[in-house]
Amino acid sequence: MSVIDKSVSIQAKWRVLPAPVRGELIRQFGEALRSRKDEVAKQVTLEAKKIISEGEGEVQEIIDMCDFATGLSRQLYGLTMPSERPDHRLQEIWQPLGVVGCVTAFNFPVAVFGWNFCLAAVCGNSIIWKPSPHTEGCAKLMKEIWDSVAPEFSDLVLIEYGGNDAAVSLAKNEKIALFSATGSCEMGKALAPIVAQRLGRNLLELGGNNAGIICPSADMKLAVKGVTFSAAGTTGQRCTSLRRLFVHEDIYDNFLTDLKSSFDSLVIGDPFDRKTQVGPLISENSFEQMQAKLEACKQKSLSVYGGERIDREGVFVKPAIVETNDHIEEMNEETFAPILYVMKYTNLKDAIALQNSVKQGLSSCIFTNDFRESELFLSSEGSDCGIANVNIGTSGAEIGGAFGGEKDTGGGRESGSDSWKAYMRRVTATVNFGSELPLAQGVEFDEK
Ligand code: UN1
Repeated sequence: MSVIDKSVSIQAKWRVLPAPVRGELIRQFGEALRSRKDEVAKQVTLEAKKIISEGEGEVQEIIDMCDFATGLSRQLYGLTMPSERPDHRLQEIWQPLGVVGCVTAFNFPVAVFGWNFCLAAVCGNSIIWKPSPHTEGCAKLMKEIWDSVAPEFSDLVLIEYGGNDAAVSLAKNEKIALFSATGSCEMGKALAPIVAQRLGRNLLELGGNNAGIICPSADMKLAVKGVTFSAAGTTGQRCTSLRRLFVHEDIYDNFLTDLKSSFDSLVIGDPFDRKTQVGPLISENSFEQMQAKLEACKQKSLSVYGGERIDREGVFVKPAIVETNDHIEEMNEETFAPILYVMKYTNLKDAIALQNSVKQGLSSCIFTNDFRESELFLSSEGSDCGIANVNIGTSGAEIGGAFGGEKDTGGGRESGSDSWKAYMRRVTATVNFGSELPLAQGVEFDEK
């Protein structure tokens, strides 16, 4: 049987289980992950090269999702609306979609699968997962853990290995009801039309180009820490990584001095060493892209701090800070590496406008102790992103909220809140329990 047929056939068995029974199996998956947390985290660190604490954080993110989905299994609520007709009931019922196709990136090799799988499964769907070619061992391990928990539902998680072609064939497949993809904006723009052409559903979590604003009233220590983690953490390879920073002119010089010394004190090295804060980049290609951007900035006579390669085996690099007076072209693109562009601002509204001036709209943050500034940032005049944080950097979201962004980021929402609704179809049911057949809107159809 082909992979898709296996997935269709297991979904027919899975969807008839009561949702709380599905939830119980997901709870057991979470328990298995708890007991094998170290092993999975090590595999994440081995393949994605992120520091071990972040590898553990990823596994924790799926465990949290399992807990969330277990609770959700008793809360897949549909509304009941008052009917305008006597002896009628109007209700919405949520039903599974079918097979979910899921494409994930190297940088979150298990957590993003966890967001998708836990929701897809609790909602009664099966999943075909195409992991990044960099992190296939992580995918293999996740499947093995699921199989150990639910051998009779082993096919609920099927894996398609491969590169772009494998993603394209999932997008094309009419039996994939929901195509959920994480990756670059280019990837999303290439795949979404394929899905749309067959009127399939897309759930896209694409590139970010996240900005932060540092206001004069900000707690400087907190801001430096938050900026350092978001810009340099995960070696700048999160879709939520901080890439652009607007600092108020009154505090600019002091803030930059502190930020540079915070960057200087980063421990860069072996991601398995608990003291390390910044591991290597995923590939030589990432390093080359980073260098090309820094070179372009140098050509523009901008000050580039850091960014040098470290002389040891692997692609180790110092996170870079580029100071600029203008919102230069390079700032419009997402380079998946630790480059932070920093600019001075005078007026908060101008800084917000610059923040919103890029095509992507994933994450954003403001550091301020002035509630008028933070409220403006969160208002309709404020950040246009899916994530807007106050006194926290752009990265490191919890699973409880819906995760995703606007504009070229693709508009999808995954993980918490009511994101589960994307994995279900809504049925509106009107039930007549009377003996008459009144028509809606008072329409008359009786013989006269
Ligand atoms: C991603 O980089 O695709 O908010 C996901 C965060 C993580 C998820 C990032 N919880 O940074």
